[in-house]
Amino acid sequence: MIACCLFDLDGVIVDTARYHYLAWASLARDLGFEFTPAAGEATKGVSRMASLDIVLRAGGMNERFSPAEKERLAAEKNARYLAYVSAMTPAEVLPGAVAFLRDVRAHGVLTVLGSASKNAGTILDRCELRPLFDAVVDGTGVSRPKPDPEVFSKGAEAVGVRPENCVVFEDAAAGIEAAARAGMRSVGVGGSPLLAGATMQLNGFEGFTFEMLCKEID
Ligand code: G16
Ligand code: MG
Repeated sequence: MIACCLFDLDGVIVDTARYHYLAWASLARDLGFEFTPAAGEATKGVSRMASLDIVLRAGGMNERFSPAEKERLAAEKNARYLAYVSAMTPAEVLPGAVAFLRDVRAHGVLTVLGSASKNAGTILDRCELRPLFDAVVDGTGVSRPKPDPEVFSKGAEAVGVRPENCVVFEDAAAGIEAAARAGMRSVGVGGSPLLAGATMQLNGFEGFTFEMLCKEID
């Protein structure tokens, strides 16, 4: 039985993974190195400070900065990211995502957002997505980042559903691991080979229905 669907935000509902990458890549360029899209994969679903460590390691300069300097670099990246995000419109919601959320809710199934991002609220407002979620758990409400299960466990608790009745939609390997550690089934979205651990995989939401989900994994 599926009573709750939990959705990651970046890379599942909206394509902000692209903006995260562009902001990190421009910061790296200022520091004197190229941060490639392939290296950027490892920052998906990972918290801001952990992502900064991944970026600095890619440039061989993780040891060079004090904690205070790292805070400043992370703030600089966030300012660049917010410049993209604050211009977002509902047209940037990924194809089929709104129709799928509505379909899930029409079946009486609860919908929860489970994102590592501290900017999730801004994105939900810009894209007019808030009414489609029964609860929102984001980077402002969790202390342990994915692959820790905290974000999804808190999300299920918020709507009073047991983990075995939850399904998580994720585009990042860290998120699929977090779902498994929370005792939940998962759908890997986006077709990356890194999502092989998911219960099932999906390229995108276009044409996908709640009935198809149930047939596949329930
Ligand atoms: C997202 C992104 C990550 C990002 C993290 C923190 O997680 O996938 O790349 O590092 O949020 O974002 P912020 O810097 O905005 O707090 P999710 O869980 O929505 O995929
Ligand atoms: Mg994601």
